[in-house]
Amino acid sequence: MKADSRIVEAKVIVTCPARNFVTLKITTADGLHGIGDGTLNGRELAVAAYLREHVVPCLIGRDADRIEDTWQYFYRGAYWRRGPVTMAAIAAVDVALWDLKAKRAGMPLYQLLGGRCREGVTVYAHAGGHSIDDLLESVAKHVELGYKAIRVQAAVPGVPDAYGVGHGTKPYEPADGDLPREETWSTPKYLRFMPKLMDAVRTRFGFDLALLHDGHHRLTPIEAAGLGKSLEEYGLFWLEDATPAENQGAFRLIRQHTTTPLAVGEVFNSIFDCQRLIAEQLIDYIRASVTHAGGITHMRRIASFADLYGVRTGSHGATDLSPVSMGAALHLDLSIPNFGIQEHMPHAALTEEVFTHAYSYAQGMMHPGEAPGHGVEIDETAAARFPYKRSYLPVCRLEDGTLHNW
Ligand code: CS2
Ligand code: MG
Repeated sequence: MKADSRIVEAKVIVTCPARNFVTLKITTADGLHGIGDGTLNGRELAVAAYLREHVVPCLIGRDADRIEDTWQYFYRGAYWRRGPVTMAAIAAVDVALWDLKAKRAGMPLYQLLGGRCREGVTVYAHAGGHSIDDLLESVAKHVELGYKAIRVQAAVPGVPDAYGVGHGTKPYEPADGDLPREETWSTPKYLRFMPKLMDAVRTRFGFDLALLHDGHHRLTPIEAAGLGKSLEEYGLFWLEDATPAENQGAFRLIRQHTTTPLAVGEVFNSIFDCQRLIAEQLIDYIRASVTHAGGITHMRRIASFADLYGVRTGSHGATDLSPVSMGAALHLDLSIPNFGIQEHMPHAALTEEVFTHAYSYAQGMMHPGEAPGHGVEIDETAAARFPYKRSYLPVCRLEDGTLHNW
């Protein structure tokens, strides 16, 4: 069949198999299709409307082969640049076009991106517990599964709701409220508890295991500096999101006090969000994702820029990034020189009924697989069985009722 890469259809699919996902499916005149993820946790329908109302009409008739030009068209061409909704929509288009181009070339996407730089993608898992003992059991389970890097989060004594710990026996999934659930938080109790927690993990598992921890934006710069310092002896792989990063200069203060490696960026949507952090070498890992930071095209730019300064990637991979996002991220992870680590939070069984994927996990590593494209497909009939369900992330208050960062 003669190749005809004109876009004839672009469809937005919103589905909720265990949680909400927004998927864009682009089809070309010669019958090929590609898919991209545009999920923005708790704000899914904003991206779906942006795509349906403002992007899809401009896509019809465009040449799907012109990926960079299309990226520029929706970024520069929109006049209103950046922001999570716009950049997730651009990402959905971009990832779908890379998927299409790789399918057209008959190769897995990582080959089109330059080929692999390593044998596989090292991933980190989530261990969580309602107490230190509970957490140690969760770490042990993940060690048994072969993980070499584990994020540890545990309930803090006297604090009703620590970040990263599941409710009851359910796996951790924060977007669970029809309206935002309100959580209560105490930074002093958390700061006193953290060294005890890390000490218990190192005492039981030794120092070979890479340990990570997510502060989830809750500290001030000086509190974060103190935490980094108090955890130095436990040799963390990284301390994530110690402070909110609207203030990039905050990281200079943290850096001045601690050698604990710093990671940030899951809420970033543009290279400008991390320009100073990278150029001034204030962080060690940039955690932006293909879905929230403008797709493969923009993430490659961020990774190349970071490489100049010895900053490595640590792609966000929570369950609110769909399997499409995971597939695309794994191809990028494999093909860039300054890959650091990839987050791996396995999707629910229901999610995997809707999204099939060529990627796989074994012994602490993932591989995107050899299927042409990014290797992830959506079953539209299955997707239709799970209509959108409004779900919010929680909000967080201090013990005196002050609204805090969740
Ligand atoms: C987290 C996420 O994976 C992470 O590191 O910070 O669980 C985050 O809370 C969610 O992706 C929010 O949508
Ligand atoms: Mg995080």
